[in-house]
Amino acid sequence: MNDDYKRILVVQDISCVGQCSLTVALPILSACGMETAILPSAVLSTHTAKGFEGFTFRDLTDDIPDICAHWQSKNITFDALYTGYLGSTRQVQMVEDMMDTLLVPGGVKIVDPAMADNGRLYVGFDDDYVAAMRRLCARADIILPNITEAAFLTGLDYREEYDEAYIDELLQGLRRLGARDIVLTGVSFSPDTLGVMVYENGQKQYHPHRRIPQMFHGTGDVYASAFTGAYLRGRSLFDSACVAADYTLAAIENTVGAPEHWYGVRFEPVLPVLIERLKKG
Ligand code: PXL
Repeated sequence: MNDDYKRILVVQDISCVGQCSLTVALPILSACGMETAILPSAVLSTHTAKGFEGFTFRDLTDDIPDICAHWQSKNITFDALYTGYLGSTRQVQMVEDMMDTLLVPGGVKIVDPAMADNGRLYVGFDDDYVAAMRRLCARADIILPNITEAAFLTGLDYREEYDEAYIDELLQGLRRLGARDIVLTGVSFSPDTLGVMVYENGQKQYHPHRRIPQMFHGTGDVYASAFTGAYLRGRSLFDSACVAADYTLAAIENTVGAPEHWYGVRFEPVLPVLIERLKKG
């Protein structure tokens, strides 16, 4: 018997093409050895980023209460809940209910407030969604915002250039929201490095790595999924943040030089990097 075997519920959209959200979370969490249940928040033909204009979008908010009620009638519970891109503001409130009804006692609540990047909200999101996401983050054990999302959540200005004092302000603002632990992604203090800042029990720790000077879609989802897999395998918060950063970098390195692959990262061929890393103590 493998005691690491956990059942996790992932709530995110299905972007049929585009290597983000559930098409990323499911394979990565499976590779990490988790039983992975899904609750699709919406079905889109592609993700919503520039280049995929005209995408279809079916909001599944109205299906969610019946799905959850069925699970409850069968006493189905989960060791962890991991949420990403959600389909509507109403749905964010439904996820709050799931935290109360579908988790085992002590179940882990991981929220990636996937809603913005590069200083802007993704197409389709507004201030109401941000306000709902603030409430969800308040209930989470761990949140994984990027700097843009942290700025929206805290109400602080988004800055492209900053120092450690700005990062501290973001972390303090996020702590005031109520989230227990914070993994802030995309933090850079020098032109050649990028990294993650991990805040736990009043302490912060930084993991820098090489910066590849190109922007890739879906890396937040690759990162949050690998982080969640490592964390549920029993790694510490900081170690999980490092494992996920190194795996995401490997996926990016595997995509550089493939301009036809502009919409996502080729994370699948490097899954063995993650699997091997998790085998090591
Ligand atoms: O990777 C985040 C994400 C998830 N889902 C959809 C998106 C995006 C980012 O643009 O559009 C539908």
